[in-house]
Amino acid sequence: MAEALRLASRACGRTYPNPAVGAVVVRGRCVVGRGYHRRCGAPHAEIVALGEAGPRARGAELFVTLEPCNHYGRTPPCTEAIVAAGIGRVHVAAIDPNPLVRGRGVRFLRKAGVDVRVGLQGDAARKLNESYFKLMRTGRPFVTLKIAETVDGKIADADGDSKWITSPASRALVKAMRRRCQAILVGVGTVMRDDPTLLPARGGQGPYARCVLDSGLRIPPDSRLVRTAARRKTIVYFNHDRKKKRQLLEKYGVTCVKIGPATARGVAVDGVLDDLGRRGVQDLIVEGGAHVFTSFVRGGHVDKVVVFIAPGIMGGTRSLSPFLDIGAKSPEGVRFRVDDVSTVSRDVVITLYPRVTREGTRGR
Ligand code: AOF
Ligand code: ZN
Repeated sequence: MAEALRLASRACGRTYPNPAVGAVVVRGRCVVGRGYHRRCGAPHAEIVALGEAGPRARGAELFVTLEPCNHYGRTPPCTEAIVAAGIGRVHVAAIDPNPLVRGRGVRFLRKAGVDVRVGLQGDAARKLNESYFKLMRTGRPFVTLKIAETVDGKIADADGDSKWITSPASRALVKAMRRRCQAILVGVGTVMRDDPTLLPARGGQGPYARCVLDSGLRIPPDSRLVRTAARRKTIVYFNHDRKKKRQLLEKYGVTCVKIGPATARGVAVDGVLDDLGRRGVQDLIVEGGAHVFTSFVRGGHVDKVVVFIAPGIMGGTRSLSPFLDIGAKSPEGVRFRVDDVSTVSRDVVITLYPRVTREGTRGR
């Protein structure tokens, strides 16, 4: 199964909207077939592995990182191919949360007399496709906060300048993260201050949408985001309609979505996530600023945090922290667990997941 997971990870981030899946056929003590799902529309992992195994699949065992599908999608059901190949036993790491599958693949195989075992390396398999699982289970995207800060936890100086904080290598890594997601989100404050394009350096790659939380429709029509809206999906989430302004934005190609009613902190994040989920967004990267980060943490909407820490001290009393009042009840604040620590050029990158308490609440 470890080998199947390794195979699956090769296509991780390249199979949207499908999950990354790996499969290995084992006969006796020998691996006789390997496969993974390369991209949406390509054959499923099991089909590739069974093809490589050929007649040696008869009576062999199949290790697959996701429950084999039992439906006609872009490709025919894997379950039928597994039975036809004469596989005797199937090890499934995780049940497919897709409502079209969800246990049906396992039931079909068992009815056909195949010995099916579920759960081997299940956590690793679910983590590999964490955004696919999140959207299938909740109808909302997997939310990653991306924060670039100094050692003293500052994301911008008193003038709001934040561009120079992390190294070019870290910024390149952020661009690679963006290429694998379907949407990135910022607050209107960031648009007014930094006027980012949020486009990849050499157009084309990574067709993610750019989203702005903008309760009062304040986004400047001459901002670079609006001016490039005809080229790239741009969604502005607002509460208070200003018809003339909205129509002007729409003329530029901006999609304006009213989310109501407003909360004390502006646009309700729940409504935004529901809308993005309906649009099929599996991976959402939230890039700030502080108001937006705060709303996501307060609402318990964070699935992962990636913090880029630059080895510098900014100091100052007017410099900006990534979070305002997050409403934490205990002095330890909202808690996370460290998943990974690495260095990129001169920066440190920490990946965090929320700590889920026994009551099921996050980080409290
Ligand atoms: C598998 N093996 O390798 C993958 C599966 O449109 P299709 O035919 O590609 O089917 C997509 C669905 O199949 C996808 O939503 C998910 O439920 C499952 N993915 N299943 O048996 C695979 N990638
Ligand atoms: Zn399949």
